[in-house]
Amino acid sequence: MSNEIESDNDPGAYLSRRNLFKIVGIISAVGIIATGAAKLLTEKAGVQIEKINAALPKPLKFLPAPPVDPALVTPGLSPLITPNADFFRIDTSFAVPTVSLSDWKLEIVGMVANPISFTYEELLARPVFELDCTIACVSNVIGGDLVGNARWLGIRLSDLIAEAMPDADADQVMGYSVDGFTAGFPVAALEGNDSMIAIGMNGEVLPAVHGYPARIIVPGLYGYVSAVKWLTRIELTRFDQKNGYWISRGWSERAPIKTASRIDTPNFGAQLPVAPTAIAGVAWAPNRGISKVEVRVDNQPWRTATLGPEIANTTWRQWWTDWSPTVGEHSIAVRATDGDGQLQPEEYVPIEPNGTEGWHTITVDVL
Ligand SMILES: Nc1nc2c(c(=O)[nH]1)N[C@H]1C(S)=C(S)[C@@H](COP(=O)(O)O)O[C@H]1N2
Ligand SMILES: [Mo]
Repeated sequence: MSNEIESDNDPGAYLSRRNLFKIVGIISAVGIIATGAAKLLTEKAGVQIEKINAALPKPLKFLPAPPVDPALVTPGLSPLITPNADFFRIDTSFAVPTVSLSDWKLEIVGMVANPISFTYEELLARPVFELDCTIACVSNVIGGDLVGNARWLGIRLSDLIAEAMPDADADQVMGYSVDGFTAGFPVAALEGNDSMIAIGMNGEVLPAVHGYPARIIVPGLYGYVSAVKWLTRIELTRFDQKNGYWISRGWSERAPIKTASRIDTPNFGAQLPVAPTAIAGVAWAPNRGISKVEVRVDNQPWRTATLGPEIANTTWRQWWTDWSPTVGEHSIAVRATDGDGQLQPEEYVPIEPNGTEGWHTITVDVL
């Protein structure tokens, strides 16, 4: 996406709770002297303090604790769950919007019989549930890292929309951000999955850079047609009347996430010793799951990789295989088969207008 900003995660933009407690401590200590600097710090920390005060609600049923992460014994393999500090970011706006809870609300409006509106408190009073879900950016190149897996906490989107009583001829759910960004997806995309308004991410209040106080997560759809951060309005509308931010800029109206697989290790162009090593990575096809991953070295036959745990069909799956390389240059390719038995297509398709296709292939040098 040409004019969007793809930023590396800036951990400084989001204070951990531990740091926050430190800062709060410092503020109260310095507060006695009430210096200008302390005031500035207080203002900056204000939004963060609100977060601490808003304890996350508990789901009726917690998901089981994630299994032991295979990445612990395979250096270079992506962790099963991406830590918030490492999670990719895609934003159209330069500055991260800071939302104050005192004037934030979430409205559900448009083609509905019963428009509704929630304060943050009211939203958090609703039943919440956990969802393990991989989200991906349509702009991700083959082998790229604009994809991550998180345990989200949120309110069931279909329940809230049902309360607003949508008209039968509304076919699109449009999310609006406080920063003007919009994204729309089919009403039908809510059926049979755990779409949510997420307020928590990996056990923390939704980080500012990932959309605090609330964002949409629709399993199986690229972010640009669904995952509105800093959400403030949901409108029931029609595809023939309105389009989200990226649609008029040439991107597809409908954009399910395509089956993809990535080699995490070895790195492209790595120089390796003649010694047994692991070839490992992740594969994803949210909502369909991954049933098989195969690896090919040079022109040898495809071999089936070992698959890591499947915590949900909405998340990526780690895979690995052992390799005893010989001296020379080698090419390594990977391909995945989704839960419906569909093999990831080999033929290269560019990113525009609805996501790239093709097998991730790397070369390495064994010395
Ligand atoms: N408000 C807002 N929400 C947004 C975007 C944006 O630019 N602004 N980018 C979208 C895109 S293109 C993607 S891929 C995801 C990325 O979510 P993340 O930044 O939490 O990884 O957010 C989506 N939600
Ligand atoms: Mo994206």
